[in-house]
Amino acid sequence: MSKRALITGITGQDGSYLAEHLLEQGYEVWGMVRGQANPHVARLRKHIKDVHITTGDLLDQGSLISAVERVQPDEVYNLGAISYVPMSWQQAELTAEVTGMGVLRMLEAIRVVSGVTQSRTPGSGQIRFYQASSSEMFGMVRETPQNEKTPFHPRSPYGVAKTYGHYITQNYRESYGMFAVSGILFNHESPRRGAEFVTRKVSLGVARIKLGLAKELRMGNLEARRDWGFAGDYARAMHMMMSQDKPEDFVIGTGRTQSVRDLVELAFSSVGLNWRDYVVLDPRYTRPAEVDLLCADPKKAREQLGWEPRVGFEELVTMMVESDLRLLSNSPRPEDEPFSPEHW
Ligand code: NDP
Ligand code: GDR
Repeated sequence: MSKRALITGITGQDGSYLAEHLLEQGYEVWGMVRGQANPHVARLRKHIKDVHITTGDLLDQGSLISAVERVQPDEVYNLGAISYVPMSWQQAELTAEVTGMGVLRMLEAIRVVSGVTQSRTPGSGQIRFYQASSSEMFGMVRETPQNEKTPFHPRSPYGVAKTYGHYITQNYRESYGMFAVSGILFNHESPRRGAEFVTRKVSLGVARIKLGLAKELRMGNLEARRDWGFAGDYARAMHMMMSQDKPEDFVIGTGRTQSVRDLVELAFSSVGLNWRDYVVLDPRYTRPAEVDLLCADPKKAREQLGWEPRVGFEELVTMMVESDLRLLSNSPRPEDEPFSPEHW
């Protein structure tokens, strides 16, 4: 019998890559979506036909219990969140509810449906749980690179909410012996990335300028450094963590760091343009508190999971710019689509 997975956040970037990966592994895949007519479902279904859909919202405890009861999953991947860091200052309470408390609600749904009590046996309980933790929890770092033991100092309401989600996952593992793990994932990108995030904003901006559809690209802090990888590689890592004998947390990243300036330079030069001729600094895109430097130490994942990233930074940026050049050649206003199904 094939294993059954329930994914929250299936309509997002990672949900689509994870669904594809699990289907390849022979899983029956269910996606939980919110809303009575979520337009993102049609976009997902257009490209991934074999996903089953159930409804539920991370704000609504009862809906999560119903979703888990209905699907009877072997594994739950909690990818649903308000994930755009600047929005977390605009909607701090909602971010805490969805990105933070939503984790507790899903853990409770699993606990209630599977009848888990305080067994305290690590790894017991029938339904395995994956939490999408984030390098944003490290925030203001005092040591680099960052590994599973690096202290957290989140710098945004998003980072604070993720830190709650991380600790409550750990607590349910310790309190109830649930197989509950967190992947502390560093930034990962793809042609399916939402247009609000910096890599996709740049790849779309470069493509637009190259095609004569725009004259400039307005940007925030060019000095921030991130460890950027390819989302498809990170979906594989999520599944590897869930396939271990013991529930443990892992840092996932490439171990390399680049600045936003490096990103911009590479993206423009990939189409034969000089970024200095087009990039305009705009304070509207700077943040109340910034995360200056992130760089993963993925040693544990490499040694214990055998995980390695397959796509490097240059290949990733080139892939995204080329994809957006094709996309814009067909449809000049892709902002209507947060990420673009045409290129799945
Ligand atoms: P996206 O922003 O692309 O997707 C977010 C998903 O969350 C969407 O499917 C959205 O669905 C869903 N969602 C939003 N609110 C709710 C809610 N109230 N109830 C249920 N679902 C909801 O994120 P990514 O795919 O990039 O990231 C996946 C997860 O991994 C997120 O939790 C993110 O914080 C985390 N993460 C991401 C990293 C990255 O670099 N991409 C790095 C580290 C962690 P809808 O269609 O309804 O809007
Ligand atoms: P991040 O990703 O905040 O790291 O969170 P984002 O791509 O938004 O920003 C990365 C860095 O780029 C700087 N930057 C800009 N960012 C955006 N979006 N737009 C700009 O114009 C711009 N100019 C400079 C930012 O200041 C920042 O330093 C992502 C999300 O996917 C989270 O959900 C996830 O947890 C983390 O990655 C790991």
